[in-house]
Amino acid sequence: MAIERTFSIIKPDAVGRDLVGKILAHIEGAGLKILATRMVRLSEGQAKEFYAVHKERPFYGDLVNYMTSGPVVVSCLEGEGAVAKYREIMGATNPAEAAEGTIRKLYAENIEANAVHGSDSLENAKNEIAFFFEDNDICAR
Ligand code: IDP
Ligand code: MG
Repeated sequence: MAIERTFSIIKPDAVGRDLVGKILAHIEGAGLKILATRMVRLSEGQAKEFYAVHKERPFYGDLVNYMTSGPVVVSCLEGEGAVAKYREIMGATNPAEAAEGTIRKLYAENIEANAVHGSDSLENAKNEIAFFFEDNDICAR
């Protein structure tokens, strides 16, 4: 498998419960390299654009409110098959359905406040990295 890059968000529920260090350690422990990371507060416009694919879903408004409710940690990750690997260690969207030992099983509160985001395809990873790290020499090439 090829070396890939993927994009991660540690969401407001996890940042608010002081889980940033534990989640970044989990990511590194799984063999994914953190190329860049920073804490940001998403604007309403950024959250709406980031989740635009879900705009017709009933949970969209709540999701945008939640994602702007506090700071998040955005990261650019690299490794063998990084997109699928990060999705695997994150676990299922609903923590009640997530496999044992996954980030969402360990740390998520519920299906909305589910601790982390990870890109679901290489193409989306490129777009999401560009969205948040366009000015970063290491990630944006
Ligand atoms: P993913 O984050 O596992 O890729 P998606 O289906 O892309 O899951 O949904 C994006 C985000 O929207 C989820 O991570 C979660 O925060 C929220 N979400 C998804 N489904 C629901 C739902 O049924 N109720 C409330 N929030 C949801
Ligand atoms: Mg998704």
